[in-house]
Amino acid sequence: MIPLGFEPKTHSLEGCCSIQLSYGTVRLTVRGARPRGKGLQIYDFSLNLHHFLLSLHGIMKITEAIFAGSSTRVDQRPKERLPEVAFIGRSNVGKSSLINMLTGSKKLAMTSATPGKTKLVNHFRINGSWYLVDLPGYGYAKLPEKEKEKLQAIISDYLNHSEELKHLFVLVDSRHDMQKADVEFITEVAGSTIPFSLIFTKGDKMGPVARERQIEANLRQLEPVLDGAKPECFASSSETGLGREEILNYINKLLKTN
Ligand SMILES: Nc1nc2c(ncn2[C@@H]2O[C@H](COP(=O)(O)OP(=O)(O)OP(=O)(O)O)[C@@H](O)[C@H]2O)c(=O)[nH]1
Ligand SMILES: [Mg+2]
Repeated sequence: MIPLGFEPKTHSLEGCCSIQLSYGTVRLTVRGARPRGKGLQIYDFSLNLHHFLLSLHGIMKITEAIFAGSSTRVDQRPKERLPEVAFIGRSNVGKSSLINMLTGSKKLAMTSATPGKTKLVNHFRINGSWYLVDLPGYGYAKLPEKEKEKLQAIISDYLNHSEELKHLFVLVDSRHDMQKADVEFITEVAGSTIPFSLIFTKGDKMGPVARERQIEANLRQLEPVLDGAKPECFASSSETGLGREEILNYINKLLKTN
């Protein structure tokens, strides 16, 4: 920790600055506290330098987002072949909401407070040049066994046969420890050839410090599964737009380099 010793005009502020090596990325963290009422107001400003450098690649602007079709098998996908970036995760983790947040269109993908809403593979054509793909969720225990098998078959068919899939974002709820279904799925993806990243969703439901702590705990939980692999990690919120720029910049970069 490097004491900053900064002194704002109206408050005495105790602050510190640290540079952390966090899961393969360099993070600049500035934390401070100032008296507020009887307690302290904590400031936490964290900048992931890796994501900052990614942003230098250019911010992606979405000018057009169009629903291009639903399918249960890869041979039913939209005819026009374009690179694909897909979103997966447990039912209700916020895949469809994140797609709406990224595209800036509230009703592009259907969302619901009840798990199991997305039952098909949905393709959204972006800027006429690539697809965002919304996948059904896994791990919804209350679903009848037959339904679960059906969704599992749809997901497996897509992941095993989609040659245009450039990247898979695996979404995890940032509020909780990794659940069995998360760990099992990530184990499978890590053992496959599919390039993937992690997105910790619903980031608005916690403060930044608690969120960061939970994400780090989750990554530690995943270490044995990842076997040295260091996927890119993002925090997101479909409510506040947290992570939007970083995720879009990352997609921009990977579409340019693939
Ligand atoms: N507060 C908050 N709520 C969210 C966020 N993302 C999603 N939700 C809510 O979580 C619920 C599920 O969101 P969906 O986007 O439908 O989740 P999904 O992963 O697509 O779910 P399935 O299609 O059922 O697999 C909805 O009630 C959303 O409003 C978020 O970032 N913050
Ligand atoms: Mg959905």
